[in-house]
Amino acid sequence: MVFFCSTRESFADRYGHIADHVASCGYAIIDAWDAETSTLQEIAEHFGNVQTHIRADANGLVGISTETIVNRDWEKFRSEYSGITSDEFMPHTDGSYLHGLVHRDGKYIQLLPPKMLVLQCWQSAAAGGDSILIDVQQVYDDLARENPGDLKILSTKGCVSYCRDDQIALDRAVFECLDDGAIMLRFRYDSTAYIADWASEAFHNLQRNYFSNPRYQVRLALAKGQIVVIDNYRMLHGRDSFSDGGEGKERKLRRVWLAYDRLPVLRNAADQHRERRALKRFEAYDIRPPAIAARMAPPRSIGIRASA
Ligand SMILES: O=C(O)CCC(=O)C(=O)O
Ligand SMILES: [Fe+2]
Repeated sequence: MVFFCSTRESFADRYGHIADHVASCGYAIIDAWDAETSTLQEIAEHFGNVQTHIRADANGLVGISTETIVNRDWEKFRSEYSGITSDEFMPHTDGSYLHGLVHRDGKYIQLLPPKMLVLQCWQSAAAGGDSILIDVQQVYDDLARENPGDLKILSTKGCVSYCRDDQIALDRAVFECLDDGAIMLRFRYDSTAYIADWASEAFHNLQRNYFSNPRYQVRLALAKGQIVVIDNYRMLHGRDSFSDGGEGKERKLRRVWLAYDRLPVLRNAADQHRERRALKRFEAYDIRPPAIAARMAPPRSIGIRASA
């Protein structure tokens, strides 16, 4: 199902349906009026607050391509960033490694992985590079029925930690319960994951028996100008390996992250703010102020639900 929006007005008219589709199916594809950067930004902003990224530009936009564009600190650690290779990127949660704290108006906001990611195709690959989506709501329901012991282990904090470059999320769970009853997914099956002994079998079984089963996977070949809006707390996304065309014909996507709307807020016990080096590394993942005046309501639900 693709939502064709040949003008920004038609997008505004259909926004409610698109947001409902994200809430019920976990994602939506929008065929937008053009493939400009500003179009991605405008569409993304309606769904939530932009959460920036170490590779993002000043607007929070991240380029996904094999080209070297800038020369910044993170580039010394390029091998940590799978997005910028042409290799297969196995289905994962974006920001699995994120568990931070940023200072805002005398308070501290706890940073979690983004609630959503919005991907825009600017140029498809010469061959390969299809997107893969997995609806983990289905996996969760099946796991609850078929393997409740594993589900319990994977929902226990401490079962997994993730580390990527300068970020580490220690003692997390694959399925973490949030305040509003939604369950947040955190999964990556590569060298960023560190599994507790008692969770090892459950973690590997989840990948082997569920996520790598084609039955749960949807493949999308995004065309230029198409934008896919993904619930990152419910869906895993990945991509096939690809080969680029000649010069100027490289596969190019752009991405925006959107922050969870109810991030936990902390206060300092002594009511003092100090700049601390440990918090410095989270600034690259902070939440940006809204750039559009009239924002629409975000999708009514995000994440996985446990069946009653
Ligand atoms: O290249 C893609 O299609 C997605 C890349 C990705 O998932 C990422 O960079 O996090
Ligand atoms: Fe990703």
